[in-house]
Amino acid sequence: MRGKTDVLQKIFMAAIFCLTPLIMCCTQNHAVSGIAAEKVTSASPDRSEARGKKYRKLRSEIAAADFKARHAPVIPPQDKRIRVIIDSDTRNEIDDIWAIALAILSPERFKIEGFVAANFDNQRGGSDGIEQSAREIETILSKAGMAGKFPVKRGSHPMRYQYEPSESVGVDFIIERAMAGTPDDPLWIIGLGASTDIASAYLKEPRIVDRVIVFWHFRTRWPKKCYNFNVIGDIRAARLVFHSPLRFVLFDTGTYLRCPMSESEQYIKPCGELGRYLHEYRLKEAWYQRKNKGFFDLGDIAALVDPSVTKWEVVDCPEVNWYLDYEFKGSKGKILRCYDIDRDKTFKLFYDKLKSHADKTAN
Ligand SMILES: [Ca+2]
Repeated sequence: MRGKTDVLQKIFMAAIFCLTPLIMCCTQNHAVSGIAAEKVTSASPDRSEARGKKYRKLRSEIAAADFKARHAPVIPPQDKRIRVIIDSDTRNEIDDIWAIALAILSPERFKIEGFVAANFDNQRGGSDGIEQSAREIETILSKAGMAGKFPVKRGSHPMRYQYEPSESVGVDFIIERAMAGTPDDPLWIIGLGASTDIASAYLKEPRIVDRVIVFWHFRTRWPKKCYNFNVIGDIRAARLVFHSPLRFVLFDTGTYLRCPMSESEQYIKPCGELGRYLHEYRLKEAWYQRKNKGFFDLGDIAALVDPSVTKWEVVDCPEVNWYLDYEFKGSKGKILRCYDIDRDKTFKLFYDKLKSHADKTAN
């Protein structure tokens, strides 16, 4: 039975892999008239060839990178401030919203350069998911009395080809803020959704490689399957994060970050306009109120605010095949993996920050 399930899963993944470029290509061609599409394809063979050459060159360069020089990132001491961009599929679900709230209430740790709204594709989103997420980030900032305080940029739709960036103002923003830093003062990109934007930023400007640290929430089935909603959202982007020389922290836990309704009623709801919004957001969906609902992405922020709430390990970076199997070949250097997080300490940190913010804004 298990073998049959695996075979069906592999067929399904292969179908997604093969059909995605075709579907996206057809969708784009339908956006213009048949005549215009004919002109595009017949009038630009030189440009198409140049694009192909650039694509293959980039693929070769990434494959030939010195992965022995890819060391696991070190989480800076708690009292050191770090520059961050938060890339989040915020409207996807409630955990991003609580995570962003914790981040903006932690200025002693984060110099937030801005936010990038990430794509997501399910019953709540799709082609307008990026726009929905951007608006949600603006709403959270407004509820916290921080409207307009940070740039909010729109990220990219999922990638079409493995080594070609999906362009957006959000990707350009990541590149711009990364290049403004140095290897000693890197930009931390905290990814709470599909990894399209960081993969695209790297493909568009590979020089960011020593100026960024990727801190990505994947919550996979380690060490067997690189399977998670954020991976499925853009498999090409996820594979690139593993297969490139980018310094990478895999946040691979958070399932048990649960919060009973009685607790958010007691500790979150009374905390001013922001607290009320965060609590009442749970009322939008029945499953947000379940006692086994995980607030996964909250963990990424808590782990950076207070690294002692989590457990870390340096591991060989595996390769990830198209069926999302992890393959440990010792070929992609080292990464840092966060594999456990303390539930009570995480929520205490969150409640304390909310109360402190509510007290300050009430006066
Ligand atoms: Ca998320």
